[in-house]
Amino acid sequence: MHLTINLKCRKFEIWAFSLSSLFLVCYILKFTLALIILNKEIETSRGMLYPRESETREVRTLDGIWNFVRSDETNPTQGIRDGWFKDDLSKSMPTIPMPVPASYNDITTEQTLRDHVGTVWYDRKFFVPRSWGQDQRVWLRFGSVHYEAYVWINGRSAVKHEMGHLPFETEVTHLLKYGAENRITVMCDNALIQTTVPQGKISEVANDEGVTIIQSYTFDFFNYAGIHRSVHLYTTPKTFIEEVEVKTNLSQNNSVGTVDYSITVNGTAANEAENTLLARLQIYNREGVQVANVTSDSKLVGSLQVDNVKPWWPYLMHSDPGYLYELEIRLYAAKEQLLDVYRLKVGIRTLSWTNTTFLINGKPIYFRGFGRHEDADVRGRGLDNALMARDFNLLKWIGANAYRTSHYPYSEESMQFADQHGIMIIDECPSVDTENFNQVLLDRHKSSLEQLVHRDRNHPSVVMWSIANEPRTGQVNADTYFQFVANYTRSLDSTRPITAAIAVPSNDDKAGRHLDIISFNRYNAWYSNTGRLDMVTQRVISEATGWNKKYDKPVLMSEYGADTLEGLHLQPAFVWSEEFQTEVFSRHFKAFDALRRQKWFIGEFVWNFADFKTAQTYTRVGGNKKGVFTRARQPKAAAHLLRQRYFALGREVDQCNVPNDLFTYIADVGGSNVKHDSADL
Ligand code: BDP
Repeated sequence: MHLTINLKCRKFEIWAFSLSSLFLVCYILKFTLALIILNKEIETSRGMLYPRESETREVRTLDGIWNFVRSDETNPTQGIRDGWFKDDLSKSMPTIPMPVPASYNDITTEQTLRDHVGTVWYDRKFFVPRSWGQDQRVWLRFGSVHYEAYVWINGRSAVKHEMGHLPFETEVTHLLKYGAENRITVMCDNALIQTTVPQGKISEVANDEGVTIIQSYTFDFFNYAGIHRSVHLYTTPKTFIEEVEVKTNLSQNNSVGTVDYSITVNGTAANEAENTLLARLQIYNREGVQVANVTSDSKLVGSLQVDNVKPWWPYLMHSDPGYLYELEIRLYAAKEQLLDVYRLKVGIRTLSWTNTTFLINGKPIYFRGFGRHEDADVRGRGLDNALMARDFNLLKWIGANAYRTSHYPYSEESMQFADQHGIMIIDECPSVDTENFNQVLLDRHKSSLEQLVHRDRNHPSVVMWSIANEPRTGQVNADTYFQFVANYTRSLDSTRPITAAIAVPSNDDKAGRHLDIISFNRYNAWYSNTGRLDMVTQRVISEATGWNKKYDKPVLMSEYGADTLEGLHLQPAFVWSEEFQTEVFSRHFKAFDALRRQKWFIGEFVWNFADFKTAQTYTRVGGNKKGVFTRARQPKAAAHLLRQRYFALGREVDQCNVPNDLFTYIADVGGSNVKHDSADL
């Protein structure tokens, strides 16, 4: 069984760490094997349309309070061996209440749970209506469980999935009791090892009581775990729309839009008489008026045309950003028998890029955005609609038009929000700080991108794929590794450019040639030349120029910033103070403006949108404080400066309107340096 093998691997790692000579042998072996990597075929995703109700589908959520047990760290497989999934968890172990969705780490007051390494268990009961048992199918879908999940329904194995931040589903029609009570049990394992995405290390270390298991990782965010996003049960007809893929295009003058679609059907009707199936598709505008319709052929592939189209535009690039149409798909069997109905929001836009520009609907993009995290007090990385709505309000308040989903895929609900609000997304897979490039990792890395592209390919907000953050791209085999990863991603979606956020110096880098757009992270005046505000501007200019010279591709700065303790004021500016963050930003703005004059510099992304939790280290005071907003989502001083810049850029580059409250009234005097209202921009 895969589970046993997997947990054994981890055990093997633990032994390797405790026996130093064996460790050396393993290390040499690992290193040699890591040099040989092959571009293997990997398993691909199926289905996974976001659960939506329709005339033919019902959706229920299993969110709420579940029962929870933490396994003994030294005995992570005990629950499997003792069959905890066979009955209520509470019959095996004392349980505590645990909210779903949420990370479990910060819910209790216990350090042992916050820092727990290994498996935890959840269960709950639920009813399934009697009506669901007739003539339809039932599916169980998880938005994400970090990192690995094993699921049982009524004691029978239902599904297993590895990789946090990505959805998975399975059919449970035959596992459920209809018109009766059911039980769902989930085992979740948060352990990160050298072949997981992202990588981590597990070691056995002596403590005051004996030995303890330690999870370590080099990435700079807390390894929150648990059932992070919603759990849904949904029904489909026996033959149903399993997948929809859309690709959009615009005529030369943006007046006519086309939506190319391809539909995959699952079910016996399709298998037995494929050519009798057909789909009728209609597109509705925001007012609910039908603007296009078509009847497919039996291949369920085709195209719709929208005249006088309203293209999807990013926020501040147009007066009506985030315009979405609704695509309605009706699947019919022979004799007009309606089988299934599914509706999908569609934004019609084009993307194109050269070695100097990146265009949306034919217009050059200049990104002004953030690196972010899904992170909050108490709930950790758990989906929180209130927080999500607040974050989008702040993004719009500050005039940002983009963010990168650093350093993993964000919730599907937030992708839908971004579509609606016209916020562009650089969609990043969970590969962060990759430090050795082995075969298993390559396969999983490709799988993470396959799952990500499959999930997000229909979102107009997604304008770029980020295939990694700060991998060690100076290493010899980074070249082949990233060639495989980039080409694989391109084979999944050729309509969006590919990037990676790189931190090695451009001279050392071996991955950039496989990318379409170069993103680089650098912390001038923070990690390099700490406190030296006079060593920012020229260095940013020359580093960006170096990247462009080396690869002749568009360049953006994907991270810069400074840790800032809100309320700490020091004049003259000193590290950690609000004044310092403001000054660091300002010195970067100067560099960006010089770079903008060179056409190939296409964007600036502050690190980070908000303060966030990290592992415990002496460099972090309560987490990473590089947020422009606090963890409670209130602005620091630099937020006001950034707001003025982002709107000033919007005004200059995209001729947007600026808010009335952008500048605080100072005095009724002229002069080029006194900015007192937005007319001065
Ligand atoms: C960058 C990483 C990011 C960190 C940031 C920092 O990409 O995840 O949080 O440094 O140290 O290198 O603040």
